[in-house]
Amino acid sequence: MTKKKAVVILPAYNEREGLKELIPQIFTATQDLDRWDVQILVVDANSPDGTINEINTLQKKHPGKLHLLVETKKEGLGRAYVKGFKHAIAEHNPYVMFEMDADGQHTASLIPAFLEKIEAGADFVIGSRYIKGGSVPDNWGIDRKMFSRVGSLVAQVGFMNFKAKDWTSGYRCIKTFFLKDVVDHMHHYNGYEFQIALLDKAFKKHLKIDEVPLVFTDRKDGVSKFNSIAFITKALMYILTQSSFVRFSFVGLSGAVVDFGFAALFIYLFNIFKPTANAMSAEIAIIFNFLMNNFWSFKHKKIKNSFLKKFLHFNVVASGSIAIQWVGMKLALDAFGDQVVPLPFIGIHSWMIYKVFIIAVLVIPYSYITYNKIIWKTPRKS
Ligand SMILES: Nc1nc2c(ncn2[C@@H]2O[C@H](COP(=O)(O)OP(=O)(O)OP(=O)(O)O)[C@@H](O)[C@H]2O)c(=O)[nH]1
Ligand SMILES: [Mg+2]
Repeated sequence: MTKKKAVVILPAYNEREGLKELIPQIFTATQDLDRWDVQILVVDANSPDGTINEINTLQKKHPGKLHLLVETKKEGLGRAYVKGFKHAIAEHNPYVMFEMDADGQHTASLIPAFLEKIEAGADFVIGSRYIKGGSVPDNWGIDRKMFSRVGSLVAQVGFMNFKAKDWTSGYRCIKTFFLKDVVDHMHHYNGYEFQIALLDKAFKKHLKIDEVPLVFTDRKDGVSKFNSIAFITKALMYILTQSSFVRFSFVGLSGAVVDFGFAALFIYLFNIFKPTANAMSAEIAIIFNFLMNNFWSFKHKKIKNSFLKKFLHFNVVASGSIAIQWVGMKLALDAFGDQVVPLPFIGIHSWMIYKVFIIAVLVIPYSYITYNKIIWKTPRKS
């Protein structure tokens, strides 16, 4: 039986000692697989620590299986992956590629578990620290544990996507057809934010995503290249500019402005009966939201046929939001009362506070999830 090829990409900067241990471990862990030919591509950022010599020595022990790409200089993790993927596509054309750290934090013995998931139909498998059986190092301080956990939660809420539990893990197995498709769009993401961007693109392309538990160990040699400030800023920038959920919330807010604006216009300029004016402005806002969401927030799922039917569905879901507001407001008023906090110019009425909460906590997630399920639903993959 011909074996399918898998290439493990190992980006490395001054990881000689780690690579010396890891490379033989990868070959040992995969030598008995009868359906997979596992090869390695080290993408070295021209490390001054003698990595290149070490790889040349190891290449003699593993002829034809260990490849090396040397960058001119260190340009970031994302850049290293883009170069590695392109090189592997051109030279080796594997069926899947792995992302893996060179410092020994990702155990080689997990590779067969990733490949089993691929054989079971997954397109993108994540080594996940936050599913049952996965973990972060015990000796991490509470601050680092919190940082990691909160970071993952921010990504999940930012994308309103709880299907993947570990958005930032750097141990992954990905089918090459997807990487061929997106690699040319990944040049902007030089650093660690690359991982978040790649997973977001995988969801947007409707890939089948799965996870295997990863026991993440501490690095043994060498020093960390992780820059938390750069990562946080770039990851947040990515989420703010690219997340469908953030865009959707922004459209919702703008929709409210449109609603108020038109209502005021109809009432004060055209003297239209207030309830009629409000109904008209609400429908204008619904049309505005529908178009903005279709051509911007959910543009990767743009509706091509039955536009009118989907628009009617959209109206039904929008009425659901109104019902939630009505019931939520009634319950809140009954439970917490109706007071006014007097301020110098205006008073804050409790209903205003309830409204903000109801919209943020109930209406936005409800409508986002419903729209995702009914109107801009993910097409079934053939
Ligand atoms: N080629 C290349 N490799 C890099 C670059 N930055 C990081 N790496 C490699 O990417 C992998 C992950 O980086 P680490 O420094 O281990 O990051 P981390 O695992 O989040 O942090 P630690 O837990 O402290 O190790 C390692 O193999 C690094 O050597 C880069 O700019 N170029
Ligand atoms: Mg590391």
